[in-house]
Amino acid sequence: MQVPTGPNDSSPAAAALARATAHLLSLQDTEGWWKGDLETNVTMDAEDLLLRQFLGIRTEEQTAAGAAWIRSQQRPDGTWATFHGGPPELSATVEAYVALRLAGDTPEAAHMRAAAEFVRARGGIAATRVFTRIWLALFGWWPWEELPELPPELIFLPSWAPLNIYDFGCWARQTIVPLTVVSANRPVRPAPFALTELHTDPADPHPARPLAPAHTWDGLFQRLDRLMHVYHRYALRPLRRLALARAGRWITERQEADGCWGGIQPPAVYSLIALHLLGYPLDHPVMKAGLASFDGFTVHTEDGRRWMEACQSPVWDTCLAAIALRDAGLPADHPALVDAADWMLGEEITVKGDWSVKRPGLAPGGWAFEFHNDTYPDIDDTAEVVLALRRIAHPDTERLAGAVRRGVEWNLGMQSRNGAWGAFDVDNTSRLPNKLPFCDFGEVIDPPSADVTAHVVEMLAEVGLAHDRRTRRGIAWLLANQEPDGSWFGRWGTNYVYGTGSVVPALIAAGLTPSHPAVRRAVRWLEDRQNPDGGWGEDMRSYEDPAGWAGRGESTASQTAWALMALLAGGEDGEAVERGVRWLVDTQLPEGTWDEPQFTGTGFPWDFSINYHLYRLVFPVTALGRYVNGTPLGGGRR
Ligand code: R01
Repeated sequence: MQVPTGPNDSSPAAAALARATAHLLSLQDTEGWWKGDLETNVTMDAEDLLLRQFLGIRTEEQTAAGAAWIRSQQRPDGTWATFHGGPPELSATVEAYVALRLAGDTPEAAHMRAAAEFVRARGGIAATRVFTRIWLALFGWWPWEELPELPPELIFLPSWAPLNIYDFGCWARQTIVPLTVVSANRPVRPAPFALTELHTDPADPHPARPLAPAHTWDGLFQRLDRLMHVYHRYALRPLRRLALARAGRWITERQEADGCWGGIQPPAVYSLIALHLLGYPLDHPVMKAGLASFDGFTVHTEDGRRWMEACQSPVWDTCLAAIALRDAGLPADHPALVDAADWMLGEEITVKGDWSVKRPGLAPGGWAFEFHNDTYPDIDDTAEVVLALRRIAHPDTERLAGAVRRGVEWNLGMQSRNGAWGAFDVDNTSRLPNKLPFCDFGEVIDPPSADVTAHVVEMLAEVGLAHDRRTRRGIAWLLANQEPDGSWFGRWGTNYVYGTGSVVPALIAAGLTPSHPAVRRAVRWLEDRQNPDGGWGEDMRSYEDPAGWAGRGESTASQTAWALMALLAGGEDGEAVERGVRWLVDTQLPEGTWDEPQFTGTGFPWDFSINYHLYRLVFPVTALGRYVNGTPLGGGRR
């Protein structure tokens, strides 16, 4: 199989690669890491103001800056979306509207009238997600009685019982435990204004919802929820006290070194509310550290607006940047790469976390996504960090080899029963959590996915385990889970282009030939979905409507790069590759990066989308590097 061009320093692609590489190098922190902003949506900014209002610490300055950001994200029709170019989203619009009212915008203002009109047309507050109505209940804008019950006694369920907290994905688990405390307390702070304008029928603000038939899952869980509402009134006081104390301990034990919880926003905000309700004063060290951690998640714009990151991605960005720079041809001992390796080695997880509930005998190892997330290392980051470290010549070879070995062992130990890998836990596949009326938003379980499994398979092949029985089981799972059209579903990136861009290089690294039928079908699918402009793009709508949107959307830099990575690994060197490379070359900005307002990252398919601001740069560097240097599986493989 012919590699595309071979080293060629004078081609336009090589020039684009050089500019992009220089730009990426310029973004490295002096400590060795990279971190692009992690952009999500205005619910983060609205909830920041609501949290501060609830705790009584909201300042004029924060409010003005947060409100300015929220206003700047409103669209001409008065609504807010949860991703660039997305459809109007009811819950986000309600939360943004309430935050702006806190900031003093009046219901009569034109932008507020337009928003409220949309909300009423779509069913009003009653039709919003549970999380939104919990925020409103905190101020008496929605009755607690009309929310699904979350009893704190949940924490007593042993890990073999259905619906115990370890049946939930770690992000949901960390959100639910504090919310059981909130739900048991049903706190109401005085509302600073009424919200009648957000009800479709103010005379009937919370219309009764008809029950589903009793023999359906929905019907069963709705009836269980009614029972729980009765239990709320008659709960055994000593048992409840014990449950609340246990939940409080569970929460404080999981506070990270920097004060946050799990490195993500929802557990942090609800944990602060819960602990406050359990009697922690605002000047308690736990509360002070928790509140201070939000400063690290705050982005200030030059014109005085502020917005909140849902999460931070330094480990992920750093391993991807290191891989990209090796693909670009930087030597293994380049100081920037040694600094990056040094920093990643310092981030290795050395303690057990929630994952050890299902794997008590497994030794710690691996990496998390964020700066401080010791309880929740993830399999995806561990695979990519190992791939990055293996490509770097760090002077302390033994230290590096030890960290790699522990990472590999940890990932092998985290393989699920079906042979594939989830993100944070083993066999986190119970369907029951999804049935709870409480769980009407996002994903609440962490089943194995093609993208994570591909990254692990690629890593295992790289460390010489391509023929290991465990790797073969991963490969078998990938082959069995290819979509009928030849693509793979992308759980943590959008969407089939991400899945396919992850799986094809992994299969080739593991020894499949480019002529393998699965690889051929994937290549054909990508070539079929190439845009007329030569790039690839895929809209978030592909999660809702795969028939209409799989592999379709405006071309973006990161998605074009993912498609190229798959085509190069699949041995392609023809017109499709040339046109894709040309798209990247032609759309590059003078400073070496690309514009990418489109969201190409996924927190939860459809419900929670992410724009990783470094994706537009690291993936094109990898794709162009592999193309220009003729290293279709990546530079620096040992
Ligand atoms: C959230 C929420 O805000 C959120 C934030 C971040 C993630 C999880 C895992 C990874 C790591 C990255 C981001 N990798 C597996 C992926 C790599 C690309 C998830 C969720 C919102 C609502 C709730 C996240 Br409820 C809980 C969390």
